Amino acid sequence: MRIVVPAGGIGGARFLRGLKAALGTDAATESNQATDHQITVIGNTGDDITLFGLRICPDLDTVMYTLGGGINEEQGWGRTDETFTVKEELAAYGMKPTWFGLGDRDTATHIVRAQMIAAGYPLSAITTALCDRWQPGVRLMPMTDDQVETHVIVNDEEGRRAIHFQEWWIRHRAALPAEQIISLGAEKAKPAPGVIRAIRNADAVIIPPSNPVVSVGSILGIEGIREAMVDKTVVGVSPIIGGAPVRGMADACLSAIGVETSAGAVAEHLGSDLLDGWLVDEADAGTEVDGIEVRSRPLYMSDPAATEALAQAALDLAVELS
Ligand code: GDP
Ligand code: FO1
Ligand code: CA
Repeated sequence: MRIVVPAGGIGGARFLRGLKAALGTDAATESNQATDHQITVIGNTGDDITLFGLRICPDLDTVMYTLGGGINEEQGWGRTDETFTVKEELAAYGMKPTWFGLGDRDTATHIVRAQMIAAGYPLSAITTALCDRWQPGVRLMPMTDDQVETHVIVNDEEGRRAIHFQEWWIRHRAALPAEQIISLGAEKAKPAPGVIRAIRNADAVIIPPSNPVVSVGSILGIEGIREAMVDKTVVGVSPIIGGAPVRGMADACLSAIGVETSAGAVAEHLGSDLLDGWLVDEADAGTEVDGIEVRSRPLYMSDPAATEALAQAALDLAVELS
């Protein structure tokens, strides 16, 4: 099967690990055997930010490190066995911001990326080059080679202003009420090379339990991507269980766009023209959405077996609805 997965960071990456196990492509990578199955990941780049002169792509790196065995498992982002000497030295120079933790091992990835950007390579080629080391066992491509950044309009005693999504998310823990979430540059951005072709050639699109606004929403906001997916069998997995995100502050993102934090409301927001099937947790059994086949299954990715079973359920539903 050829599966396309539009993914954010932690939720997307963990689901992809289960999908690789369900399709048997993880074993195939290890033994270097080809299989009939191929997973193409369209990674969100809306979280990307330039700090200390380095272009940082958190969601692409989270997918790459998670599938390549280099992720800090507890944290869900950044490298395993990480140290922060560079961060301390930058702070000693008075460099800002101090709220972003770029680790030493991670910095090496960013130096490679910076060097390739300076040499004129597009992000898609740079991502392929970085994946050469990590061998994630999927084709990982950014949603676009153009610069798109999520910014958040906040309004507090300092006044109404736009701040970068990372500042809102990390520094303020999404606690500053968001008036609006903007995908800066999205109107002019084109899908990265191969993105539309991968969707057209796919047997199914599986939307992982990624943030529906700033991960999945950003990807679907790039010209032509949502439209290409509408023609396909699309199955999604809810990141919302029992009216709350499993992790992180997706509820703050949903409130900002006027969508209720519930598994059903997220499916409705993604749209019945796009979604054919939607998996909700057993806690949300009985959820109904017009025009979408809703099934309840255990949706907590608590261990490898549970994650594989969840991915298998998504695959089964996609095959059934094809
Ligand atoms: P981020 O870019 O690192 O924020 O990660 P994603 O956008 O890929 O995914 C974030 C979403 O994953 C959050 O809204 C969580 O609710 C969801 N999530 C995390 N762990 C689980 C889980 O075990 N099950 C489900 N269903 N969703 C999860
Ligand atoms: N998340 C944090 O909460 N604090 C950090 O200092 C931080 C640094 C960081 C560095 C590299 C990277 O790839 C990811 C990093 N993240 C950090 C995670 C990430 O910025 C966010 O969780 C996502 O962008 C939200 O989806
Ligand atoms: Ca993200």
